[in-house]
Formats: sequence, structure tokens, C-alpha cells
Amino acid sequence: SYPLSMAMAQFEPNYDERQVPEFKIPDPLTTFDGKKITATSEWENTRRPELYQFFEEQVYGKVPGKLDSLSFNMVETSDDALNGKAQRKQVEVSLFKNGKSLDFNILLYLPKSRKPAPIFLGYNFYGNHSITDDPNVIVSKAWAMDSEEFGISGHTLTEASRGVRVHRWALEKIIDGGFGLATIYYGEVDPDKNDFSDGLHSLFYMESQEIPKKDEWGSIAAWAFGMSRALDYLETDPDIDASHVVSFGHSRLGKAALWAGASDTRFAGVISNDSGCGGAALSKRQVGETVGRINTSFPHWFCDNFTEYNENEEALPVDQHELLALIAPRPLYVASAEDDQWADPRGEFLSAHYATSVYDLYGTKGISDTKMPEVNSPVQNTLAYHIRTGKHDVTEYDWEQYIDWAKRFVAVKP
Ligand code: GTR
Repeated sequence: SYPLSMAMAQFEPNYDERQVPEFKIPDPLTTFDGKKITATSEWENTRRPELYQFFEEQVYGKVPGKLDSLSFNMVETSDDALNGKAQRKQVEVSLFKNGKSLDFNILLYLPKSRKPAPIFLGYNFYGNHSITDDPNVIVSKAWAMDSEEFGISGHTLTEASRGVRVHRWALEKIIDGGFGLATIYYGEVDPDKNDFSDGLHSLFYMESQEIPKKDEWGSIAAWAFGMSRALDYLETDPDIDASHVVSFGHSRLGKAALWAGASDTRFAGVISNDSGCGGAALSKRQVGETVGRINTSFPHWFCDNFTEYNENEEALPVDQHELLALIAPRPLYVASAEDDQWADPRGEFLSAHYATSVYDLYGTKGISDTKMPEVNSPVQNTLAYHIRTGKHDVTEYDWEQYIDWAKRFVAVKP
């Protein structure tokens, strides 16, 4: 391979290990001013807060204030879902701030065999009705990304996309495993476009403000905030074991699931499915998608301060393994796919490995090996990792691992 010129490097993704720049992994257990952390109390009182603050102000952006109020409205419910195995609920969550409001809908399936049930909570890309063939699931009226494949045009969801993402949600397996599933259409919380006039952000503007400030939230932080508000609802539902809610997400929504888990310690566990750049993958490796590339393609995902690291990853005093470390010692599963080199599977693996020192500090087990496991050979500890065969997606195989792991590390049956 030929050395790339600096200008080309911005546009040509690198997949060659030999071209990975040399860099020092920032030590999760050394403070920014060089103090060694040796006790969980020091981690919790000193190091974790400074790391959290960095990610908040320089990467995802701060939530500017608190809601005035929120309310929950049970829109629909059935005791006879999934051939009688499950209970279905559709709950509208309304958020109020500065005289404005925003609604989003949680679709819930709960196993009738286990009450209260632990839950996987995760966003979907194309509407709650896309995850199941169940004709009773309400079609969202929110803005959607057009998709020829799924028959979505005019940014409007219709019956045409019912069930188009069934394969990404192993619903029967989840229910049979004794878990519930809660999902939300992410476009109801913040439409995925570079437009800050709509979605959650607009509720929080000071007078005459039109876009978030440089250190204020982008869309990922808004989606994470939405997950926390969904958790507020789950805590009120007696059919749900809200102390065992796992935040789950794929890709951009995996980035949101990680940030939700880092910023809200009520989440009992986190699953990052192929989250890649700005998610589980180390930024400093610059393999596949880079900070400059993601901030250019998706200028609304992160806070504006993050653009200071475009083509400048070496200036980052942190890396994404320290985002993972913010979740410690809670169970965390990082998963990659072999054909998803854009998300840098090796960078996701190493990130889990380098977060392990914080799991060790708590006496929990992470990924101590520096060698990546073979494909389809999960390593499951409190911190777990797998790389499966196949492309950027969520598969039955992924869910089989998540369910097994969650049974062992998150919600152990009495
Ligand atoms: C890609 C993006 C990734 C990932 C992915 C997805 O276009 O570059 O960071 O988020 O989309 O969400 O499927």
C-alpha cells in the first residue's frame, strides 16, 4: 500500500493495521493531572467525574437544564400479544419545557411468565411498527428518513414499513428468555437530520437561541436523554423490574445507548452493537470512520466542541475506552461484526480491553486478553465482547448472546 497524503487521509478510510498511527492509550486510572487512582472511592469522586465532564462538554454535549415536567399516558394495551405469551403496551411519554412539549411512544412486550420483568430498552430506526408484524402497533407520525427499500417517501412512515426490521429484534427469544423489550422510534425524540429547530433541543432554547451552544448536546445526547425519560416511565410500571433495564443500541443508536448508560447510572447494563466511531471504537486508531469524517457526514450528532478533534485525534486527552469505563462496574457488552470494518472491530475490542482496568478495580471481570477472540466465540464476563461473521446489522446470533449474558450478569433468576 502507498502512503496517503495528508489531504487524501481525510477522505480515504484506512483499514491497514500498519498505517495505524502510534499513540499512547490514555490511562483510565490516571487523572488529567497525573494522579494514580487505586481505590473505587477515588474513581467515583475524582476520576470518573472529570472523565464524564470531558465527554459531556467536548464530545456529546451537555443537556441544558431540566424538564419542567413529564407525563405518561397508556395509549393501548393487550394481554394477548405474541400468541398469548406476552403483554403489549404502548405508552406515550410527554415532555414539557418552556411552554413547549414533545411526545414519544414506547412499545413494550412483556413476558407473562415473569413479573416484574427485566427489560432491554433500545431505539429503532424506522418506527415501532417496523420491528414486528403485529398489526396493532401504532405507526409513528414523526419525520422519517426516506428509504426506497422500506417504501418510505415524503419523510412519512406508513403500513409499507410494518415488519421490515423484524429480523433485528429477536422478540420471541427475548420473551422466552424471561425478558421484556421496550423500543422507541428515535425520530420521535430527535429527527436524525442537521436541523436543530425540531426535536428535543428546541424545548430547551433560551429566548432567541436557535442552535445548541458549542458545549451543548447534539442528537446522540438527545437520544440518550430520551432513553432516560423512558426509564422514568419504566420505574412507574409494576410489571417491570426497573432495577434491571439494559440500554441497547445498534450503530448510531449504540453510541446513544452507551452515552445513556454513562450518564444515567440507573441503567443496570449496556449493549453496544456495532457502535463504531464515537461509540465503542477507539478514535485514535483512525481506522474506518474517523472523527473528522463523522463530524462532516453527521454534523448534528456530537457537540460542536468535538470538531476540534477533526483530523486531530492525537489532541484528545481521552479515548472511547474511557466512555466504556464510565459504565463500570455495571455489565457491558461490546459487539462487532467481521464485515463491518467501517466501525473498526479491532478498535471496539481494544476499547473493551482498555476499559478493563476499571472493572478490575471493582473486582469484576472484563476482557484481559489483548488478543481478539475468533469470530463467533464470545468472551462473556461482566464486560463482554464478541465479533460475529456477517455485516453491520443486528442478528439472531447477537441476541442469543445478549440474552445468555444478561441472564448471567444482569438479571439473574432467583
Ligand atoms: C453510518 C455512520 C456510522 C453508523 C451508521 C449507522 O453511516 O457512519 O457511524 O452510525 O451509519 O448508524 O448505521
